[in-house]
Amino acid sequence: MKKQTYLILFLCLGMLQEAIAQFPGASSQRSSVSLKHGAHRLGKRTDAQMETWRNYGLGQFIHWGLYAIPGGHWNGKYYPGAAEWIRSWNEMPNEDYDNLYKQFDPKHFDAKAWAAQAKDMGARYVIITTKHHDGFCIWPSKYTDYTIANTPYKNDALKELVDAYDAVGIDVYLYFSIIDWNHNGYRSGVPESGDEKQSYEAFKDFTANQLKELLTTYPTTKGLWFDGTWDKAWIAEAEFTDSLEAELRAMRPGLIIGSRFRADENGRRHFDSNGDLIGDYEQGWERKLPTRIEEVHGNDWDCVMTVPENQWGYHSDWRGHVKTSTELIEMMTRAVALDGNFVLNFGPDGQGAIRPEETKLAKEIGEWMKVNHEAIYDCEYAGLEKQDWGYITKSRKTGKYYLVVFNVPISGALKIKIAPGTGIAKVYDLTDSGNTYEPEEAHRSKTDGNEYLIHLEEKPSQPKVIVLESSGEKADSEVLYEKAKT
Ligand code: H76
Repeated sequence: MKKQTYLILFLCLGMLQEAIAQFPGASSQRSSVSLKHGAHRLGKRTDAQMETWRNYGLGQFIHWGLYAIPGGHWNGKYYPGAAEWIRSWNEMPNEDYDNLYKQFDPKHFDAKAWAAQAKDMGARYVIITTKHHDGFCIWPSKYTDYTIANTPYKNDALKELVDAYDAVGIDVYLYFSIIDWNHNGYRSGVPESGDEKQSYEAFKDFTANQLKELLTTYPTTKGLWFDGTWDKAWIAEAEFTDSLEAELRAMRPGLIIGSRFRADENGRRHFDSNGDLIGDYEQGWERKLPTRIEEVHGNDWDCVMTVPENQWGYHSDWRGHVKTSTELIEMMTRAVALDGNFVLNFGPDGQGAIRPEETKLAKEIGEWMKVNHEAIYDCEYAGLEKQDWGYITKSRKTGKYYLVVFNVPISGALKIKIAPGTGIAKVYDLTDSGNTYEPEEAHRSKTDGNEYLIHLEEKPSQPKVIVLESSGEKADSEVLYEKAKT
């Protein structure tokens, strides 16, 4: 090579190094626009707190606020929307809604009972609405009068909940809505006039103050779950939101914040202008789940799910399909099998009671979890081909595979394809390790992996977990498996 070529190569290398230093973990192929307020980290967080988060498997969401009082009805009329949005309904005058706090006196509220039920269900984290879009705070915020302190109930319900969940070992995350219909500076559109701008500045200060107040007052909480961040006004605040996020993180090392908090300077949300995830995990899986691992792009994520199609806060009259515990267990397993967490929503009523339908679901999920939690906790995407009979998860701690069976084929034979170069050491029921299976080898391939059939003798009545322990490659089979010539 000529000297000149060496020089050019050397220069190129230098530029590449600089680019990599700017975006640690970035591959040299990454197309990149330079961003001030894009992702500040590429790839998954590797610290202990995030590792804990990743391993939760199952969480609980709680939507509880003033909307629980009307419970989806006003003046005898049925509100067809999501109960927590009732204030935005023409049939409910704002003034009526804004006076509901005078009636907030939940006689049946028992934080310890909620926590005990969540624990029994198998939840390992909870996300609690501290303030929904209506602006009502279930903690006595010193930055507004629109709080629980000014209701007949008076007490700090958030503190009661944080203490109760902490006591049973469920990690607490705080839901916080940026939309605030009660604050006079709040705007959805970008403020234009000087006055508007000024009041929006006051709203920004207010928001920052409340967030700092929450982190200071509830120091055991682990993260913030943001909502209502899709407004144009908020999206236009990339610089402010980025520096606020940095401040919050500095206040609480390890704090977990998802991809919903802030946009980059081009208004891109969740994923920045380079396609990189903003925040610690993807927060776009609301009332929907991915079907393929490619859809989650190697990121952490959680799915938040309602029991009916779209009700979060208490609605006394659920219409449409109401999910069963089996459906929810299947969704949870699918989430874990695709590297995510599953968070099930609860909407306690205006008296603070959890409705019987939710109590029943919690109990049924809990019964399943008591026996099968090994397939959910501390598990990840197994890296094996998806099969129609259900989902496969893999323990991050032991490397065991869990075959969670939801649809037994009429043949009774469960196909499994394990990685090339591995064999099967042992296959058995999670509930009874003495009940073993002799997998039948169906195909072997050095490139595609080895295929086996696990024959079930009877059709289970519940989602069933079979444990598979893999081993190193076993001796070549006598049968010759040839590739078809076509
Ligand atoms: C729209 C919207 C909000 N985001 C969900 C998590 C609920 O809080 C719903 O009201």
